[in-house]
Amino acid sequence: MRHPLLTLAALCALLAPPTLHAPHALAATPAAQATAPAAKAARVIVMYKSGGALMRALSAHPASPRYPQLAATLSQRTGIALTDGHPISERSQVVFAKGLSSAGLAARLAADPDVEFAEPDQRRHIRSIPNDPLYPGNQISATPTVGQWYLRPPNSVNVSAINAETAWTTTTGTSSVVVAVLDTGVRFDHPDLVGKLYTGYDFISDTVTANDGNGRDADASDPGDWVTQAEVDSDPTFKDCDVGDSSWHGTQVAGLVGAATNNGIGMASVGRNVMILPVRVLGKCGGFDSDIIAGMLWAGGLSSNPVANSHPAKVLNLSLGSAGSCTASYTNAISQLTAAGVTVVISAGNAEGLAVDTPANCSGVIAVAGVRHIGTKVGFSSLGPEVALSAPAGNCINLSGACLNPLLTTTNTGTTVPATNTYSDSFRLSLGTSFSAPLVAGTAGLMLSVKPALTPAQVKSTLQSTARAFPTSGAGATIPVCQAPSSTTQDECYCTTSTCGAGLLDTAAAVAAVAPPLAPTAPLSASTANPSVGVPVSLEASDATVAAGRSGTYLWTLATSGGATASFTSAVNGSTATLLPTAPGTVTVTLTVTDDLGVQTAASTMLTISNPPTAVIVPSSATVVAGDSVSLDGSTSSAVGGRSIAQYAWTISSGASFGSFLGATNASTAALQGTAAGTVVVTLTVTDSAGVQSTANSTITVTAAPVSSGGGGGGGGALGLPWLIALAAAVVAVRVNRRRLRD
Ligand SMILES: [Ca+2]
Ligand SMILES: [Ca+2]
Ligand SMILES: [Ca+2]
Repeated sequence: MRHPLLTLAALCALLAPPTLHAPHALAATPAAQATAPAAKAARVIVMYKSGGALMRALSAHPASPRYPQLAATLSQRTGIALTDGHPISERSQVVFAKGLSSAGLAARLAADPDVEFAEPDQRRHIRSIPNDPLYPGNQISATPTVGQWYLRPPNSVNVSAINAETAWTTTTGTSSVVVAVLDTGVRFDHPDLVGKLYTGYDFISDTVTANDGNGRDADASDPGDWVTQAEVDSDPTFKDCDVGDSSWHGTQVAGLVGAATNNGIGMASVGRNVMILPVRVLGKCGGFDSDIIAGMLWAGGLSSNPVANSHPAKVLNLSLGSAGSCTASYTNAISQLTAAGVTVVISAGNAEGLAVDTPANCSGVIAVAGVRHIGTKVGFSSLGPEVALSAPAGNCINLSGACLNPLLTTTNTGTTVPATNTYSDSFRLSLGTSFSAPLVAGTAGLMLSVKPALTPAQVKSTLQSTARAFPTSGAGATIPVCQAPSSTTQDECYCTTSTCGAGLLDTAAAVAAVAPPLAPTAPLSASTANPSVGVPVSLEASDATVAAGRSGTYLWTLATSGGATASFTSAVNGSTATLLPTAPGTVTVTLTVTDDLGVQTAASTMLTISNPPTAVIVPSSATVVAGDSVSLDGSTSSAVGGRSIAQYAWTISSGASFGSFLGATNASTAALQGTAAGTVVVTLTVTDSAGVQSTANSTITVTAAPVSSGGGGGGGGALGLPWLIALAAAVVAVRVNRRRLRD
């Protein structure tokens, strides 16, 4: 069997067309994978079947390229305008299309029987971890070498890590959520706290304790809280106090809650974008309940004494306390705060396994105990039934030299007055339940960022229900199980739910548990925004999503204006639909995606329908003598709707042996030369600027060139007898030949 020489594309086009693809079920995809709607370029990887017609045709073709570039062929098989992207292997390549999504294009190409698979060519990214240099592990020029191990996903080594990193894919916190840090004040000039601190207030009444030269004042900055032996010896206020350097405790707590994150400097914080309200209640040798409670009520927006609080907090963090029973004053203040929707987070205390401190033992608060990196109770942490849950508190492992697992945070180098702002590390340590509580407070800030209506009870119950189980092994056989608090201290022990709370803080799980139900997305695209009457429009929404675990349905509807008429020629409840425009005007197509909880999202696109262009051929003559030419004028072809004719293509539909074109076949005019007597049908295909085509035909009769009679002058006149005889003989010869061939 022989064929005229065809282009490879045309050859492949002769092969079986693909079957229509069925609409596919709405896929449940995580929000993070939802793709942008409509009007983007589709980009798809196609793998062709090794024994399929496409590969066979490609390899059989003499000019077969080693790597496939089959966009033209696929365009003809699918009716979608495709362009070739780079080849990937001998059977795969990238193809591009405009006006539909990558998922939609992949679905259509995958339906081709000669395609093994087709899938969106997706962009990949490095993991979204903050760029703060102290965050990652394997620190070379800083300590601890494990960086901020406690914020990362847990693993077999860092069992108690809180997985803030995963929570940040849902939320990085919002600045409308304020976490108050009731503490020693803060260093406002720490570069990793700049922009994260409201002004706050200083509630310390006693001037000697305050160490700032006065009583209560509007400056919550921390002047230092060092205590000297001389002060203990001489000043009755400090009679039972510990001698020590300034702690910068409030700065450390504030950094864990909400240090500026992803700012390229220093550390990352749990709460990232939440704001911090510093409320100074602790000075030299601590502070009094009266100032702490006044500060709590003010921080939560329940008091305007001495000034109104313009940034009331949704969460209070108190990394403070001492032994005793919850007092009436705390009970009263905490019940007011929780009733007003303020969540109160308090450190359990560092009483080495003795009972939980006050005010952490007050009802209605979230008391936080401390665990080692491997998830056991860290020696210094208090414990007991009042504990809500546990979080990393920092631990060293090494008895000398570098501390291996402290909690790195913002601090200052000053031993008395402030000096240089810096970070705690393996030698300047942050260890204690003081630093467990802010991890919970920051997590509460993230939870309230995604669901502001959460009550304090809901915050607490969610933190508890999403906490991970305590490990029961891994610390060695000599480590005992934690016992109810008594008068005997308890060092490291395996936590139980009656001693260390519900489990290990899991920030990611807590945030996920309160994240609002995601609305579906309904990205839709149309094969063209400017369709023509009678030309079907492909509508596509394969990238539509519903929240994880949901299912959804599609509904396509339309509204017309300006005289337009159109109707769907497909089902209207699939991920794709086909619209047939029947009169010019405007059509608005709407896709509504409804999930199984009834949450809906609708999206629309507007189509402007025009009539198709008109192709016209005006021949200079309907007949031409063989050897002569006739000119064909297509320049009166026209387009409507503001379009123009963008392309002309002249072809011969039949009678190719009787005539051929002289010169170009892609201009508005063409010339046909007759070659032998017969009838030639010429076709003009015009394409308008929106890509819509029309054709016109013109029939040209070619008459035989005259021959000279006798031996006389050449040309013209009737055919002479000898010529007719010769012609008849030739015809007979051809017939004979044919007959012979058939025999
Ligand atoms: Ca003061
Ligand atoms: Ca002050
Ligand atoms: Ca930072």
